[in-house]
Amino acid sequence: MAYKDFRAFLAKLEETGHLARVKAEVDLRYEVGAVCRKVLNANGPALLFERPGGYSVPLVTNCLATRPRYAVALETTPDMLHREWVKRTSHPLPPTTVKTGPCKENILLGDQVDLFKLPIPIWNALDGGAYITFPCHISKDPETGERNCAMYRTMVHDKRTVGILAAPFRHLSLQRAKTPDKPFPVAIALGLDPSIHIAAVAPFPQGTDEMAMAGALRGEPVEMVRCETIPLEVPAHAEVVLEGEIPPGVLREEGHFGEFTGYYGLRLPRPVVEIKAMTFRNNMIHQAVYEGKPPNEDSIMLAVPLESEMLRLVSLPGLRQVHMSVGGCGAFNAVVSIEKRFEGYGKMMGLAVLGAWAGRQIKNLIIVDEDIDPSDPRQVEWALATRVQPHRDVEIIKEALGSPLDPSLLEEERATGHARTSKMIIDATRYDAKDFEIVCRPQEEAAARVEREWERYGIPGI
Ligand SMILES: Cc1cc2nc3c(=O)[nH]c(=O)nc-3n(C[C@H](O)[C@H](O)[C@H](O)COP(=O)(O)O)c2cc1C
Ligand SMILES: [Mn+2]
Repeated sequence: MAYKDFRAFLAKLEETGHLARVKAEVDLRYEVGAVCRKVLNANGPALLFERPGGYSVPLVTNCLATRPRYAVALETTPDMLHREWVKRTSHPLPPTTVKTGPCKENILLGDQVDLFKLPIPIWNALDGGAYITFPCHISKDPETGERNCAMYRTMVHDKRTVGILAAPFRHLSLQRAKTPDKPFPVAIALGLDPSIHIAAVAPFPQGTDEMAMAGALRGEPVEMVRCETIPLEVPAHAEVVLEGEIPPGVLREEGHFGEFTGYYGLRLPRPVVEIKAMTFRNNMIHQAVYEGKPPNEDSIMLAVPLESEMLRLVSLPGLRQVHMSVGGCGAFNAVVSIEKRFEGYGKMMGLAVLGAWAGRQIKNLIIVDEDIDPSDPRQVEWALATRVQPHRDVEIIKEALGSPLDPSLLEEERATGHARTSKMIIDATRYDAKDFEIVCRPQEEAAARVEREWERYGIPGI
């Protein structure tokens, strides 16, 4: 049964021991961020701040910060995430439109709009302001009418204006570039059934309706309602909806913001969204994420869809497992295991992965044989140690698509948004596989006997 809304998911998290309530008053300036940081470092639960900054509107963070919680969101288990993804997304389920819904319980128009009705933290020490960190930006292509949903960080400039950072290759930026001289309508929905947020950050190619993919992931179409002031639809069960427009030619300083990379990035003039209407549920809840150095929620939210989409769309046979590590910010480092069909197949698969839409941001890619579990750093390191000759097995590809948030790139390039990075493929599969040394292990019969008679040895704790 799909979660009807964010509240249903929250109830499930609480029921399954994945949620902690913070009853104490916690300051929105820096203190919420510091609590989130400590809990993320400890792999702790999702947090519900009951009195953030003295507000009566609760603030919820860290909901999808671990793979087990991510699995709860998709009503499956961590080991089934990829398989379920591939199965479910093969049948997109377009949303339906309903007349009204809970997100219309309160409607503020024009001057009445006040973003400070929401508890919005200043997360990290050098952040340039308060940030809405878990938005779903809904827009339409002005030419084709295709919908896009995505998550772009949203800085609060004042009570009716926000600033966004959407990289030039993001779909909202590509859509907006088609009519640069006209106001561009955007709806920002907060607090949704987790499938919608998950689909919004997934690397679906342009033209894919993420809302139909959310329907596929949850197994039921998303119910949408029309906006009050702009020609867009939004999820009927959203906690909050901000309806707005990006005015042409208006830029305001945006940043700094402690990002999923662990750095603040550049503060630069960026587009704004003028909010024309704010609608929200009775007893609204504000869902957010703490961003910053991994471990963080972003790395899981980026990793799982990237891994799944690679498994779905890389066309070469023999791709077994894909893992995007937390330390790699869920985006930059990947390990894939393959069934090596012939010599040279490791690098061939490496090129296919880097060339896939979901693989476009990978910087360091390690290819291992299928006897290695890509999610186990010790096994991967062992493959690097014993199967790699750097002069032979490392390929460097220059000036490929990079991330403007990667601090290792030149500032001039990052500032344009069009950053270029080099990429590395490490082929850590066995070279000359059929003649490669044999992996040592105990004799089979002896090992089976030890398993059977383990108690006999009297070794505690194993
Ligand atoms: C928590 C979180 C925050 C994100 N913030 C941004 C952002 O500020 N700017 C950006 O360009 N992408 C951001 N992303 C990545 C995009 O949301 C993601 O790649 C999405 O698939 C882009 O959708 P699009 O291809 O439809 O533009 C974020 C992802 C997550 C998980
Ligand atoms: Mn998209």
